[in-house]
Amino acid sequence: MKPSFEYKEFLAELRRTGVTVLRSVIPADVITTISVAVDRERERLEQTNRAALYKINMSLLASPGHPGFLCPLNYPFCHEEIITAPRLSGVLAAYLGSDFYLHEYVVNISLARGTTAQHVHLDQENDGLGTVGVVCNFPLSFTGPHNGMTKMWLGSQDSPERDLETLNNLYTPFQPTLYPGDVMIRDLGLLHQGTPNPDIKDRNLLALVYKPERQKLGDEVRGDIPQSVWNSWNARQQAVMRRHQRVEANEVYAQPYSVPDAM
Ligand SMILES: O=C(O)CCC(=O)C(=O)O
Repeated sequence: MKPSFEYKEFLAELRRTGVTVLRSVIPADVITTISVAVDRERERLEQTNRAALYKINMSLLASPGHPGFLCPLNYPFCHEEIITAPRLSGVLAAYLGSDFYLHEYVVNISLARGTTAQHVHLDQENDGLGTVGVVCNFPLSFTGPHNGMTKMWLGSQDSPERDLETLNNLYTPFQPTLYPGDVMIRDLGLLHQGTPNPDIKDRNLLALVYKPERQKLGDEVRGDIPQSVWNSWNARQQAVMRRHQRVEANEVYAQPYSVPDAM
């Protein structure tokens, strides 16, 4: 897909700084429905697998205030308004190639009255051939510095630097304000950090990781799609979600998100 003029501005920003924000991409009712489903799935995990939900990886992220889980690949999570949102898909196709695919679909929680930040980290290093992917963050409520929105350092893609003072000198720190319906696209190589959430409410951020076709990480794609749900999708949505396994079961549920012990 040839990028239109509108995409080019966002594309240029994403390439230069490692992050860009598209405003009002997802209808409010879709976000509300997903938000209710996130709360329901979290409650289910708290009842069935609480230890895994709140297990903290101390070597990598080291923040008890930032749990997360894999969302089930059904409705409303995989609503077509999210997976095939036209403006978002346009930027993703231009950045990753039109045959990009969904790799991971999680919710990142920043717990209310949080006091801990994540280590500064990147999600995956780029490999010399270009980007290895992006994460698309969809806030489920208004978010910004007041409730622990993620902090990033603009232009810090693949930097080995981790010292906060040096990072603040070398790169511009960025902690955006996002509204439900907005989406932030961040290169996986950009340095970032989950920050404490001083608010009285938890902050939920969907994180959908998309990868270019050349990054075939088949074994690492987790989560099943009920065949009946798959059958209801249009060809574009099926193409984007092609790497996940399809199963006969009609119901699928959230799973604990376990990150590797060292990186
Ligand atoms: O929850 C956040 O603000 C950031 C989470 C994140 O980016 C991560 O866990 O890698």
